[in-house]
Amino acid sequence: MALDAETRDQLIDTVRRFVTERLRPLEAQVAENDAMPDDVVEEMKALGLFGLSIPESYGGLDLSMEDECLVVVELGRTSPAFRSTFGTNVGIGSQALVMFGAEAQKEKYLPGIASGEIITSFALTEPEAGSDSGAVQTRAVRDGDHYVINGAKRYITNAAKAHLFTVMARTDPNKPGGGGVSAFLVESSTPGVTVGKSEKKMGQQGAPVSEVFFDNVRVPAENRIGAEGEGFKVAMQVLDKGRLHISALCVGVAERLIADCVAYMSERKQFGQPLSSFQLLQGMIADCKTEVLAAKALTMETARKRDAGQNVTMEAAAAKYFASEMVGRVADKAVQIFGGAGYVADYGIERLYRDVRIFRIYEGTSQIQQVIIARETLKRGG
Ligand code: COS
Repeated sequence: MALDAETRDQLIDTVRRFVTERLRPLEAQVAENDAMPDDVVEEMKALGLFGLSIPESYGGLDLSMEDECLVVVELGRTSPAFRSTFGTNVGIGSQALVMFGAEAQKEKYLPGIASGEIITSFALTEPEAGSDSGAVQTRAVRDGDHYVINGAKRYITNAAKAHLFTVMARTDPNKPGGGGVSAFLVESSTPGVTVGKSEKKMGQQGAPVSEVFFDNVRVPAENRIGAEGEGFKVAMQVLDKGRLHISALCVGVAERLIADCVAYMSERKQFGQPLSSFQLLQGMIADCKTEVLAAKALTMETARKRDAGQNVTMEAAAAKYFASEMVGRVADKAVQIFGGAGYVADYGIERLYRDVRIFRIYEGTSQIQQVIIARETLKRGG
């Protein structure tokens, strides 16, 4: 649902103030401790951030994709680990249920997901199924009115905190690729579910990522999302939306980096002049600004198309591809503009430089986005 302009502006203003006044001062602490303070999580719940994309009838804010992107751009102006805290509930952890869940499943879980009482995680990736996500080996074998799930998932965001997983598992071993995969809701408290240690990562400390193991996990058949064999398509459609959300996040981080550069260039002097007076640095700022405007335009245009009911698989891949590569280039230039200060920890630029690296990898690498864009362009004949 699209908010009216006044309500949307109020929401964006509230999020902007939360980011500026509450989250930004905590960036270094969260990175240092690799943990999200409980009181911040509670404030995020109170603001409704866990339910941005959940339908209103289940307690969420039910934002249109366009409004969600605008909110996420604001949230990008701080360490992306903050967004990740509720990002799975808004995106990949909830959307299979929102888009393809049965009414009883939605009634059972969506209110808790919207409020943040239930943390969700999306369990697709496996040791042998990364970019080739149709190669899922985790098995789900029907046993009466249950399925028994066995397998291992890898690099699962928020698994350590999750109460509910959307798990992609192979129900038909005779069908190669995505055709034999089904989607399941699995509560983390189910016997046989274990979560591995949190990985040590390059960036985004405070956003936990872990392995998840399923050892003879008995799941009621009614927890399957959609029909048997439809799980891969469910996952792909979840990712179509997730990729747009990540594009907006890249735009937000890039805007933050540009603002930091502009502030630093006005204050720092060399050769008796502020850095902002040097044309070679102005050129870098001009390139960053041009790229972020282009990424934002592509992201918002795609969001509006999705809101209008169009298939945006290709456009979402293009937005994710361009925006994630763009923020990598902007972060690199920011380090260059800050010079030595960009390389030491105190200024936070090197931290953001590390944080943004994952955007070119998760929810589909740049190379996978290229595959999707090229396939569709060739199919459409241009
Ligand atoms: N929406 C709906 N259906 C889709 C779809 C989408 N976005 N993408 C694919 N499908 C359908 C296809 O139409 C096809 O259906 P039919 O069998 O009925 O023809 C089926 O799914 C298989 O699609 P395809 O042949 O394209 O599958 P591939 O194995 O070639 O894989 C890629 C496609 C590579 C694009 C996919 O595996 C992918 O996105 N990989 C990256 C995964 C990823 O992002 N991982 C990150 C982990 S989550 S953080």
